Amino acid sequence: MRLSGVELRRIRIPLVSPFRTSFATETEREVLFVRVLGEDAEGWGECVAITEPLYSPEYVDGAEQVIRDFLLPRLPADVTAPALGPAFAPVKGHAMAKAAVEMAVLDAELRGVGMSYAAYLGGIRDRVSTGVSVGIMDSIPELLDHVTGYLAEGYARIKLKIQPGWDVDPVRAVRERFGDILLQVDANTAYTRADTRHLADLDPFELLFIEQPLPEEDLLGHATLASALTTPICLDESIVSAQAAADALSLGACSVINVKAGRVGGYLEARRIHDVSMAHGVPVWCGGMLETGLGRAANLAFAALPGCTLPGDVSASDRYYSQDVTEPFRLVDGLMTVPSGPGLGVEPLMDVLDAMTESKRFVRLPQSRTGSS
Ligand code: OSB
Ligand code: MG
Repeated sequence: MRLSGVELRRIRIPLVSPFRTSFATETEREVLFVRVLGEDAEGWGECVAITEPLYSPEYVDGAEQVIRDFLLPRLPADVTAPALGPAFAPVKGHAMAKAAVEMAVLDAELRGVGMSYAAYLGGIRDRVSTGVSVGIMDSIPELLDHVTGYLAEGYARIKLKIQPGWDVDPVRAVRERFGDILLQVDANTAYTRADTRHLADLDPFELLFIEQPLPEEDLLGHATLASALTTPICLDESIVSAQAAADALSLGACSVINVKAGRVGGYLEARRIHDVSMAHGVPVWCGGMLETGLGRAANLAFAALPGCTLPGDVSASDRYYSQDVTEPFRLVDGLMTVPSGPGLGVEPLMDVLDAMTESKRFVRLPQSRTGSS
């Protein structure tokens, strides 16, 4: 597929309620979209980098610059999604920037041939069970109110964000109030190895798992922690590639994996992590980064894969945004429908997107380039 140009578009979109984690309180999202113009179709990619480098080293301004200055000049003249890995390999890191370009190229490619993202990735479900990620709150009554609302809407499991000072008490309160629900927690690296005994206090609550308690680099610490707890360990931030997933599984650092295509450089690498995990008999699930409807469409395709046997963080549009950039995704009987149309299977609402747009840059691609610069 030949591309004539690429649009880099930045929007600002308010969240329905503040989302507080151990690393930030977000009240809105600044989102970078990559729109590629192909011969037969255009394609959209959403970059999951957040405003500041607090979840990973990437941040949205940096991602935009990397895409513009280092990735777009490396696009092969005749591009396919599988060719991007090798083309971008000389650029170290910047998985979220790379993933956004890949998502757009794959969308355009699939729209051109009439195939859905889910069909391309190997999805086997047309609807998926899903959960909701609940931020840190000011009080336990406020938390219980939010959880009550999400369960009433039909979400299949609850994930609580935790940090030192907000962990055992909220977990106990949710367990006592709601009984035998599917419940898990996410620490976003907020603990250290010295917290092992404290984290063991979560064991009686029979959580599905604790997600990323220790720093990203600390695979060995997670392996040691895993043998000290009965609560399983799930890794998110640490799983930066299929290689990292294989290493973590071999070390016993986790027994569940959260897959985010943005964190690992795109859906092709995400699919490889899924395959490695399945080969180890380890369940995976689709993580989320508060994506808009465009990113959510691709996440739903991923969540349809056979190894995604746990509910994902792929909630309905109204959990995040009162006005999404696509037709809203809805939860029906506790399930979300996997888009089946060509490519992402959803279209951006251009008037909505335009109204939220803060900047737009068009990069024309020279047609004579070799792509090996
Ligand atoms: O750790 O899963 C995380 C959002 C931003 C950064 C990190 C994380 C999250 C979420 C959001 O938990 C989940 C969602 O998109 O619903
Ligand atoms: Mg996480």
